[in-house]
Amino acid sequence: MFLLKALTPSGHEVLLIDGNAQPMDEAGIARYVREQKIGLVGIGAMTRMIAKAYRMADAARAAGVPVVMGGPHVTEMPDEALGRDGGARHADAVALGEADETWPKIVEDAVRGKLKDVYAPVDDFGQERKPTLQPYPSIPWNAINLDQFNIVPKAAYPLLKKLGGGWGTFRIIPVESGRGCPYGCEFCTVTGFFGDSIRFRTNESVVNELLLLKARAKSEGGQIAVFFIDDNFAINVKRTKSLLRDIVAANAQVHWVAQISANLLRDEELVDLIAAAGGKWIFIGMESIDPTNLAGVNKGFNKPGEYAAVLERLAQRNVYAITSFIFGMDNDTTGVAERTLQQIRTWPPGLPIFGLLTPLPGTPLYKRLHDAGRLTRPKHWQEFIPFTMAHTPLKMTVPEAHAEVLDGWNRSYSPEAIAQAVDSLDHKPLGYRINIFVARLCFRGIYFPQMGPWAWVKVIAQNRRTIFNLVKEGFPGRRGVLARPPARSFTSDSTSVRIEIQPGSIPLKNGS
Ligand code: B12
Ligand code: SF4
Repeated sequence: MFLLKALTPSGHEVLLIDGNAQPMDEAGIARYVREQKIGLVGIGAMTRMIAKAYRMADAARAAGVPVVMGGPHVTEMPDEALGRDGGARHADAVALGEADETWPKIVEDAVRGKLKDVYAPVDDFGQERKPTLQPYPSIPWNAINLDQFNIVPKAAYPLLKKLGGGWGTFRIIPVESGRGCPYGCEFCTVTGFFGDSIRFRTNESVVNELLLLKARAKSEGGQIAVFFIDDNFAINVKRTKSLLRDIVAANAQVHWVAQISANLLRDEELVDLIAAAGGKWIFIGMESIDPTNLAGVNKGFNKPGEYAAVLERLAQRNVYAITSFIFGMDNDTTGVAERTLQQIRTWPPGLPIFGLLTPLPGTPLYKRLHDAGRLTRPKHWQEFIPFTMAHTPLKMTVPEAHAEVLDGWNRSYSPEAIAQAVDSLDHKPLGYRINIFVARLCFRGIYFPQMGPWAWVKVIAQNRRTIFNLVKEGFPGRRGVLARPPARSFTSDSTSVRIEIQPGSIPLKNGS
């Protein structure tokens, strides 16, 4: 939405609401569009939140404001959004695919009161056209209101602002450096949506964006981390290395997280550059430790035999991994969680996450399961239930698959497992252990909702032994340190301050 705001023709004011950061109900959005005198509502949503997006769209339209919808779900299901499939109409217009070039036209048509039903990214001959990303608009990070994304509670702002490095605000900002992934994993929307043509911004444009973000963080006494949202940040290793070198040369390092497939992390020099350029966490879609499962979803390029070496290579440079697994694959049997955890326990500690194989519309997986008559809830998004299968697995039952996911989360995020992960890093600086501890507490919330201060008080109480040990080590001979800012920095990356997090201030809202 930051990008579409930057691409909006001049003369229009654009207000942004992220439903994860600033939840609103139907009455709230209707009131908002009236009070703010909104002329056009644009809504983007993934499949899992599309039912809510439709409800918001209905409320805005009932308030008399036209709605245009975009994003991966409506691109695959435009008739659903437009009410052409027998259901209710939710959107006045749908933007298919990448809307960089169609959005300005949509805004102009809306001004003239002449919105079309469908906007497709095509050239004059009707051929699909993908934006090149060169040039790429400059996103005015110095001017955008980012209040809704601050994860530091307002009450703590004055105190934390004064801490070393400044922690008055902390935001994780999405930045793209390129688009597309040609790998075509069966369950993934990306290859179909962005196409297998990979496109990159110039290094200069990415570096300038980082510099702008870094300057903003400094000017307001806060912190900014970046999420490189590219689907496979190192899909062209040569180009990624060149970007990382330019980030280092321009002193544009901020802490960042990126998604990279395991096969590309064989390259030692790449991993060196990731660490030098500010990379802290790498999200790796490991999916399964079973090669048969991987081959079955067209992800045979993942080699479970090399997972340990990849994670070791990252950990040696103090870069850690968010390791993502999918249960309910065709070759999974009961006990898959325990078998996976046995492997995970032999790796450097990271942040394991577990999900269920989900047939998203438009993916080859959806078609295969549909054709085989295995979809139990073909329109699962109309009644979204987290961590719930929408098809029958082959070698276990649906409840067994659910139990495996629960087991994975339970055993990875119990106080004992968290303590074990922190203890296994006792050869690392204290800051890293605090970092992994806080990250584990946050990631726990993806499966176990921990909304509100009391939920956090409970989590903190359950993990008091680990907290006590970390505090004791950081402040030998002192008491009550949780209530005070640390007197010194544990490491050069200022992670020490994270122990100051207050109940309710943890980033992952709505369990995301
Ligand atoms: C960043 C990201 C996240 C972040 C979101 C943080 C944030 N606030 O940005 C996090 C990590 C939280 C996340 C989580 C999940 N994600 Co995610 N995520 C992405 C990712 C990598 C980038 C999104 C992005 O910004 N893309 C770049 C922009 C330019 O593309 P875009 O968003 O599609 O927007 C363009 C068009 O779609 C269109 N458009 C989009 N919205 C709108 C609105 C209007 C009005 C218009 C006109 C046009 C328009 O125009 C834009 C410019 O061209 C995408 C993959 C991808 N590359 O897109 C997956 C992706 C969106 N995620 C996906 C999934 C499945 C998830 C999870 C469900 C994973 C899981 N199993 O838990 C969770 C759900 C979280 C939740 N809260 O419910 C899928 C969605 C598939 C689908 N059909 O819904 C994707 C496509 C990845 C995939 N492998 O398939 N995700
Ligand atoms: S490697 Fe990742 S982004 Fe690329 S197709 Fe596979 S799951 Fe999707």
